[in-house]
Amino acid sequence: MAQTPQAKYRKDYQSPSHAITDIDLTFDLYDNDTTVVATSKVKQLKESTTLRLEGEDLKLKSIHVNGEAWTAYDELEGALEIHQLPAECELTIETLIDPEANTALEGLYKSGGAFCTQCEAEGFRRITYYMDRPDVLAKYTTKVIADKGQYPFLLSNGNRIDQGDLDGGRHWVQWQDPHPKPAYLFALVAGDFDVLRDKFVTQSGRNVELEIFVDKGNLDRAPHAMTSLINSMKWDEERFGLEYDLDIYMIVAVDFFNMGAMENKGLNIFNSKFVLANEKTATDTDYLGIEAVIGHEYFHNWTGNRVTCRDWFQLSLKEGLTVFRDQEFSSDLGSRAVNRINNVRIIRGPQFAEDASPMSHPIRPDKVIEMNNFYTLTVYEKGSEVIRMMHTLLGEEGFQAGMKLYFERHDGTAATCEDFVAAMEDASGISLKQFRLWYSQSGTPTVKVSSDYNAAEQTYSLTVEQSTEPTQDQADKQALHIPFDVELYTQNGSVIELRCNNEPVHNVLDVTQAKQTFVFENVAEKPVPSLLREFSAPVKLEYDYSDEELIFLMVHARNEFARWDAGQMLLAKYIRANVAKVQEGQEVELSDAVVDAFRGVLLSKDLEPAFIAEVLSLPSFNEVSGWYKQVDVDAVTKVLKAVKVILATQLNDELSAIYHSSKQAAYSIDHAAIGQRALRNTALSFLAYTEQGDELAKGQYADANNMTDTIAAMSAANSAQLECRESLMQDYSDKWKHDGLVMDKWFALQGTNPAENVLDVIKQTMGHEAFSLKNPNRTRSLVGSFLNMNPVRFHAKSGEGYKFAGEILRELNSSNPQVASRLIDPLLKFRKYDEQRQALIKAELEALKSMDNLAKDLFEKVTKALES
Ligand code: B3K
Ligand code: ZN
Repeated sequence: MAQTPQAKYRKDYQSPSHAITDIDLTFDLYDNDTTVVATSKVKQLKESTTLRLEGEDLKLKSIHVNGEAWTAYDELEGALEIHQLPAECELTIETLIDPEANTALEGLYKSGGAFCTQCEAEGFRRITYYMDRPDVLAKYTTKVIADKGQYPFLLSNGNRIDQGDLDGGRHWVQWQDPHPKPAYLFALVAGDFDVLRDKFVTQSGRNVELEIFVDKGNLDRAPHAMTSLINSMKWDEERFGLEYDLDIYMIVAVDFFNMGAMENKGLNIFNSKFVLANEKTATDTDYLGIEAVIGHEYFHNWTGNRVTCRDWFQLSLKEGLTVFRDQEFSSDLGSRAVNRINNVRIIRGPQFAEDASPMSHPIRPDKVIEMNNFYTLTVYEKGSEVIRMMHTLLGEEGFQAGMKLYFERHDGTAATCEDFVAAMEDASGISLKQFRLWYSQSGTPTVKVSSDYNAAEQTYSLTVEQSTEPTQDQADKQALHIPFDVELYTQNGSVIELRCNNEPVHNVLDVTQAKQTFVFENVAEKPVPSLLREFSAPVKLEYDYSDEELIFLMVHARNEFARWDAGQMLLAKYIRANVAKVQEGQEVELSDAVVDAFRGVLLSKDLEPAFIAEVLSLPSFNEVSGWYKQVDVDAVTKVLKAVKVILATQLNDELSAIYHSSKQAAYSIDHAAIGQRALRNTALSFLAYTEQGDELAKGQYADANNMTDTIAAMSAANSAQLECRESLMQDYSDKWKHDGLVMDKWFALQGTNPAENVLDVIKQTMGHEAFSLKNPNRTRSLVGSFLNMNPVRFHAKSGEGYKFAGEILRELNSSNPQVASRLIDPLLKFRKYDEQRQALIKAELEALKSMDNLAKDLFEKVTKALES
């Protein structure tokens, strides 16, 4: 490493020394030497006449100030300092860049045959020297010049204002974005595409052209993205009163992309995974993912673009809020219960794990080395939970009033998380003083509850104790303001009205102290409590429920989420107990009552199929790991599989009946049809472990008229290691080997294959014609799924899984550090495993640390992990 990477601290924020009000860009596009000319209107705001601009991997050609060649400057590592600038001037900088050599996929790069950009968080500095920080907002004009035959479409932000032809078969298009924006929202695309076009008329009557650009030949996979976009625009008007503000909205799908998508103003660039879908190529999960991500990026137009972040420590201001908005969008359009369940699974699984890892950080981090490392589940998903808690505390009306005030105060500017909370507080009159701690405190709180029924007094008390364990980044923790949603039931299932001090009280209790007791009056019988309903706060709940109480809640709780949660708690009890048993050499057991409870759900006529499927889904290995300080990989895997086998065997008749009766003749993508497929395929995932498994999987694969059923058959064959696995995998690969995106599902199955020789197979698979380590989707599908979702093989005692991870990481460190830095996460948690495994993982981390070109993305994580 040239220099030890330096951390930046939130507390060191300083407002910019200069303003850039306008920037005019010209790109002369060539694969290896693209010229970028940037002319900025610069205004000095503070004392210094030196302007410091960020830049990386740029060849500086010239600098002019007000048209005059300028020599008063220093080229530094990662920056350019221009001295003796007039208080106001026009600064022109010409640089040269090499898009084709850009494998990091940040800045301007080539994806397949097209040029595209990714500038968030700090990628614009790879395009030109600039004040690459989100609180510098400028109006952009962009001229793109390229070969007309190869790149008929030349796109940038805003409206197309001019175009023309040039000699030598080149042409140009000029774009102008009327909305001032930070550099991270800049985008440029040049390529040859098929275009799906539609229109949207906003509530105030603005006509908006909608255009989705996809690789040639993929037009039949674009309509779902278009429908999702139109639904997003409508929903944001109806639920938030927010309307689109340009005459055109473009989405471009590219195959090489580090994350899901990017909300560049008026020109979203998407990973093709979140655009392309038809029934032959995409699963229901893909369809729902596309709807959510299209919505998410669209919603950023207000929460992110119109009001942006003052500095990157405030990232959750736009991301937490926009995740909340996309979750609400999906819930309003589909099943609220199923959406909530899936969001909660992410928090309880990987987000809690992140809180407990060396990378733990508050949703508003205090210290960052590489910003790209902080696009995390904590900032996004926990950030969304924090917004959701405010929504719970304020109610929909109060929350919307807060949003309105937030836009009134901050539209067109760069704001902070504090600004958002202040708007919520001021609009609602509800104090969020203690609540603000959620922004600065990291880690997962545990809420321990005990209850006491006093028959003589007819009172029922709940004592709530909260505590947060120290995390690597923060030793001392304080009591948080936790909205704690409870309900009490009589033995026959009716709801008991909550009364304290002779007054009715709301079912969302304000837990604000380390220990607090709530006494409810007029409680005529010992009730069953439903606690942390709707997962009203991102905490771990501890309450000593009996099996009977949980089974009761599975049937009687008023909302579906609480019923699902009771089922999960029941499973958790048995999984924990069985892990202990297995460790003592005993067999795995489930009580008849538990099996019957799940039978009851399966047979229920009034529950939605999608919901039943969720109730039957066991917690993942990763979620279960989070329950332990040190996890016994083999015991947990054994128990999870045994529980599945027991349920499959005991519920064989019911599962078979559902499986055979719920086959749909024709394919449709409405929510009811998705739910029915989910239930049927969940049934198959159990039946795979019975005698009929092989026949059912084979039959379903052969009959399937959609990708959801195809993949469900293959995945059942993969998990249960059915005989038909190989032939199904072969057939699929023969059919789809030309299509990387469709092959990703196959790569993921190779990565999660529980077979003993999986690592050899994975290494072979890396030679598959559709595979390339240069493509982030391929890498995540094969390697990522092995590291994250194949615990037994990845954690093989021999250490071969770790060694493989180390090799891949060293390679990606030079080609694409962002992807490497995502992949490394499971290794950071080495303290969770036994000493032998710890030593093996540590050796890989040490080897990475000693590399002399270690990227700062990996440097930050590796050093934190080794400090732990
Ligand atoms: N804002 C982008 C993420 C950028 C990630 C940079 N490493 C997509 C999103 O959250 O909508
Ligand atoms: Zn986002």
